Amino acid sequence: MNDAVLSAATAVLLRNWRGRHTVPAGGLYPHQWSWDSAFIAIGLRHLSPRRAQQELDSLFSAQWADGRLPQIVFDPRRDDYSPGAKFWRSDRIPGSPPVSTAGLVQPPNHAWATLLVHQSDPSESRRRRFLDRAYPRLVAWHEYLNSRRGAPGSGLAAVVHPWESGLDNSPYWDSPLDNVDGSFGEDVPRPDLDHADATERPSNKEYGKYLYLAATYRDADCDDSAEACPFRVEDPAFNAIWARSELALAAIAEELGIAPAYDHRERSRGITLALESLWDEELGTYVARDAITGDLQKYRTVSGLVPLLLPEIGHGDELEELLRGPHFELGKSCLVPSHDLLAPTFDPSRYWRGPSWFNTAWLLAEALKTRGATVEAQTLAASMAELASRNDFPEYVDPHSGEPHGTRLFSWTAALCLDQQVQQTEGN
Ligand code: 2M8
Repeated sequence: MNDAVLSAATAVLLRNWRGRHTVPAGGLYPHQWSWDSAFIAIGLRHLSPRRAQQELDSLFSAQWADGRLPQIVFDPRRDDYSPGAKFWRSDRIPGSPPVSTAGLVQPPNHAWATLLVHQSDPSESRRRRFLDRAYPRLVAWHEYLNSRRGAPGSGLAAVVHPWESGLDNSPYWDSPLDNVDGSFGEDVPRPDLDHADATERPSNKEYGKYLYLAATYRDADCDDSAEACPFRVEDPAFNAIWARSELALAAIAEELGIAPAYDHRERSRGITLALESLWDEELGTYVARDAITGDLQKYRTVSGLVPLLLPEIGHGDELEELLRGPHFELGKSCLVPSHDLLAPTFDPSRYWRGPSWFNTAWLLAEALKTRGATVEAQTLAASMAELASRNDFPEYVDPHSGEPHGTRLFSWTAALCLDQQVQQTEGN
């Protein structure tokens, strides 16, 4: 293990710890984010399994009555993020938890993280009844996705806002956003630009739509009806992560020795099969589908590669080929670009439209390992450590030069580098 990387990553996680949870980054993201916390727990488990449990418990305690795990749990001491607690006013919405949260969700990586945290110290986990507490919460969360986000007959869950995908300004959302008839107006608050360069963040036009969609959803009490959701898109990564987490839920139910609430492996298989409806033969990748118009969003993005995580995915070999080829250049580019290097829409520094991110590199390293491509997975893990420690754990990097972008001392960058380093030492 590289001790210098390990201690630098640990320092980032200690610095961003806020007593019961970790913030993604002190300035730009001062609250608790849903899928960040799951990624962070995956790293924290090597430093303190107890703290990793707390990270997830803190998010679970903000669960809504309908089962949703919120995108953001607000820290009441901070009012410098937009849209914040005053925008959402979640306490006025029936079924919201006692703490202030956003009404949207993020990708469901939590069951997978919960299992990994448990496995890092099973006796401490059993002693604190971590899985006993987590399992019903996770089942309710997945049931929310199944019942409230699934379009009849599709077998997939839809996101109702680009923020829910975690890949905020991916080109997948361009056309569905164009079809949204409304905007927040000219006066769009952008406190994010105090912490990152405007050329590295979503545009003002996108933010206008983001806030309009969030306000429309909020004003309908975060109901998932058609009127409240003029944006509804099925994303490959979101659904692949859900299917992967269903496999983790199956393992958790087995560990607890209880009859599962429903057949988790069957659900995972169903989502995996449904993902085939997102396969685009011409591009050789999975793509997103606008669930309102039915149109496939014909772009190669890192999201379309994430189904590689699923053991029974139909086009795994083609995805590996795409990952290694000129569009993503695995092993030659830095990590895995968020968007096709050859597309006219590719931008090496703008957020999710080109830069490489450490969480998607981690997902693909895990996928490659499962598929037996161990050397490529190790190379990816080694570049994560190198690019992160060279540049103060950046949020994302230029896929050609490795130049850092976004904020620094970013928690999931640190947590996931740390995880890969420890796994390599343990021979996993
Ligand atoms: C980014 O998204 C937030 C909104 O959720 C933002 O731009 O303010 C995304 O990269 C998302 O994936 C991430 O969870 C969040 C916090 O790191 O930041």
